[in-house]
Amino acid sequence: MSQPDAAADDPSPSPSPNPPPPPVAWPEDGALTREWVAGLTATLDWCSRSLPADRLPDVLPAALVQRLVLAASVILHREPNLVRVDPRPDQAVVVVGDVHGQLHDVIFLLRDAGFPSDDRVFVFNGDYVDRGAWGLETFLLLLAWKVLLPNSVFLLRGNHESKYCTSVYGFEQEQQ
Ligand SMILES: [Mn+2]
Repeated sequence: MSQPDAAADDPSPSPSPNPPPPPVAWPEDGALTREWVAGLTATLDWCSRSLPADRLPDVLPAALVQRLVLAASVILHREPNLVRVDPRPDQAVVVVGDVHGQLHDVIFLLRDAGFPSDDRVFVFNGDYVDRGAWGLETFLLLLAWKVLLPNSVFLLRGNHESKYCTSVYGFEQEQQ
């Protein structure tokens, strides 16, 4: 039988039933694994639902974010602006349009289409941030996949990957 909810009039958010996950740490040997990316996915998903945004650095330390961004930037800087993807006959190619900070849609999409692998190439057409609430989380997750599988994940630059768009359409504000 359901009990009357004594806290129904309390506007403060109820404490999460689960403790926060431990802070994400960069792998000691510097090599990302599928398990590491899966753990990052679960952590980002949990934080997006249960952790106030200003406490995200507790779980996602700045040093970790810097390592991930740096590792991805080394790979991305080697790629041309125009990427030609020539899939083998046995390779599927999944093309993804603007995800705009919709972390949960991206997590669903990756599961539903099948995760990136040697047999399944993903081409993301940019616009990772702005509009949606989880631009940072979305972008970091995609960077992690890029670092894990640089030849199966391609991250193109959309018009929102610019200082102007991110200052007008939400990403800059999301970081404050
Ligand atoms: Mn767009």
